[in-house]
Amino acid sequence: MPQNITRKIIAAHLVSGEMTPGGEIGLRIDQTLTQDATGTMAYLQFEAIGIDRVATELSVSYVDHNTLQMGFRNPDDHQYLRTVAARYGIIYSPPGTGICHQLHLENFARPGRTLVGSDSHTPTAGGIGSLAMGAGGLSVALAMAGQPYFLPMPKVVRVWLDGALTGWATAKDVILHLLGLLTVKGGVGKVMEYAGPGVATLSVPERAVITNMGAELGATTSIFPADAVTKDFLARMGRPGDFTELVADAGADYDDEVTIDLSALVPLAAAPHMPDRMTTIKALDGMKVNQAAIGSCTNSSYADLKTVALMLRGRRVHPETDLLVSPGSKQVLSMLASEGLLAHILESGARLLECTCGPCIGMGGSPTSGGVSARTFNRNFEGRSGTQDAKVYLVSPQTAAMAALNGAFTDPATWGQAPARVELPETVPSIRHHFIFPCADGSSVDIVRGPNIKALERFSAMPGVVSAAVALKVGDDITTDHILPAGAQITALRSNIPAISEFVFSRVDQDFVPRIKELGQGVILAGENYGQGSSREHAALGPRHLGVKAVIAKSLARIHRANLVNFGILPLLLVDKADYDRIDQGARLAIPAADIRPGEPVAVAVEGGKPVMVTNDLTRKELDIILSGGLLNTVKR
Ligand code: MIC
Ligand code: SF4
Repeated sequence: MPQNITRKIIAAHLVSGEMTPGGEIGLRIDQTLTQDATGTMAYLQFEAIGIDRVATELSVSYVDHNTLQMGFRNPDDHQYLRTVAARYGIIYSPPGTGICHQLHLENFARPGRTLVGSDSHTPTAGGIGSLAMGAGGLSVALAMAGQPYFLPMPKVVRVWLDGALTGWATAKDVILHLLGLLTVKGGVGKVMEYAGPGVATLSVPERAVITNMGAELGATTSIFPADAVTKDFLARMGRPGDFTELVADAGADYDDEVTIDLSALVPLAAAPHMPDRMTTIKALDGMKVNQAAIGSCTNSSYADLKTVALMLRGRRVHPETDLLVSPGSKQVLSMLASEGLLAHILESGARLLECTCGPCIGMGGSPTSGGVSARTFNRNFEGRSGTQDAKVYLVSPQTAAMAALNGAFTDPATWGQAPARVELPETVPSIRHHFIFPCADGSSVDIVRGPNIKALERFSAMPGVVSAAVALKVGDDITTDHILPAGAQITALRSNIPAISEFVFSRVDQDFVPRIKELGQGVILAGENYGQGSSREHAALGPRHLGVKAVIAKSLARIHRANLVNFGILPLLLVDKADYDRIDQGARLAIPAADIRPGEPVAVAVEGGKPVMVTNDLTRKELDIILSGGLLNTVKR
């Protein structure tokens, strides 16, 4: 039977389950990646599993999220990550080398390989034809230990690309268009597989922009074929041997289909505060822009930044607008420097930041109060920039550069001739010497743990009946940034669950932590798509530490749902979504945890009211994990 790319890779890596959408499958994992903010927990968990060396073909530990090293906590985390990598056979990418997804695409990602990463934008590697998925740190730790990665078999959506981009439209506008069409819930349970004549017109870095931000659709992942364009990219990157052709068979089946005419696209923006709030730049004409920020794992490639540098050449950024530029990797930065392009960026008045996530995760570069920020990033959740009332618009590098020069969004019709497309040079200078490759035997390496690195907490088994109050009621589209914010101050506590737990829901309800501490335990009641966004398992670990036993929601985001299971929190779904309105914050519930069966509704008693029916999409194995107090308890047994 003719196969699509996704099913080909899944079939080649399937260790359990059947390839019927919705059913649980287990996949053999070839590669893993972690970043510092989720990595410390992932490696503490890997250590707890008790394996002597990683069992994957390739595992990389990147340090890119928090590199500020303000105080001892953050540098201690880096030291732990460096030593734990050397001990267990993991490649280490020191702070400043670049952003994990950009570096992985440039140096390690391979067509046809499976990759799990403790970061939701791991699908960036789908641009090269890798089946790359974001996961919680514990799932990545298990993959490093050679265990399969379990997920529901996704549906495969064919995204058919017709035509070619014209004028000022870019790859960013392709994914913004798709987000406008499908929304932040549109990709749940699906892989977005790109096909059609438009594919050949897009470079690998452009494809990676699209697969990167496919995470915002809630998709399991996104993937492009590995074709002549991919072959050429890998050759220029000095890795011709890493190429294998991977294309869908003629007549392959898909579960669903969307068509995009690339030639009809215009510059777009995602308006505050959701990546699917689509508008055209034309419609924003005249809106003052206080800050523009170019970079992040979405738009920090050589081509993106060279285009920007050429747009800035000989011009000055508007005096009332700040322009921040963060290259995706040292490779990009050194190429810009050696070609004299850095000078254009610096001379324009822009600020050059380190090759890290930077302002994208609120590590500095916050906008002014109420300010408008045009960012080439992938998320504009409220407060994520570090300024609660800032208005963040997600745009292409070209649009951000124009806004910085003009001090405002202006109609693209007034921008003149669009710049020519930038090609990679024939040979790109390698930066492999910046990575620290592990020795064959790491058994004598001492793992160094600073005082901020706290031992893992042991969680007790779930009681047969959970009697607890609704400690917090929240609406739709609650992101992990709402549950546990990022930023320099809080991210420095990622290795210290008791300390970071003090910030759970701090941007939503300042009284949540004292309230649940007084209650001793509690339930979260939520609307649609609870837990969308980041893979940070701290958004499950923090609530678990504070005593959250269950989340009852209208629907849940994939990675967060898995993290809830991993840490022994019941993810329950309302049978009748209208019941959401019948339960108030503070209501006392009795959840018959021991009686819950996979996919079967049960009645939850509500004190002083009618019972509410809840169901679940859990497997028997997942239920057992939750009842035993979390995955680590099960694994150790
Ligand atoms: C994000 O973009 O939200 C992050 C920060 O990269 C997270 C990971 C984290 O919270 O450490 C993600 O996307 O998974
Ligand atoms: Fe880093 Fe932002 Fe990408 Fe997350 S989305 S990995 S914070 S650059």
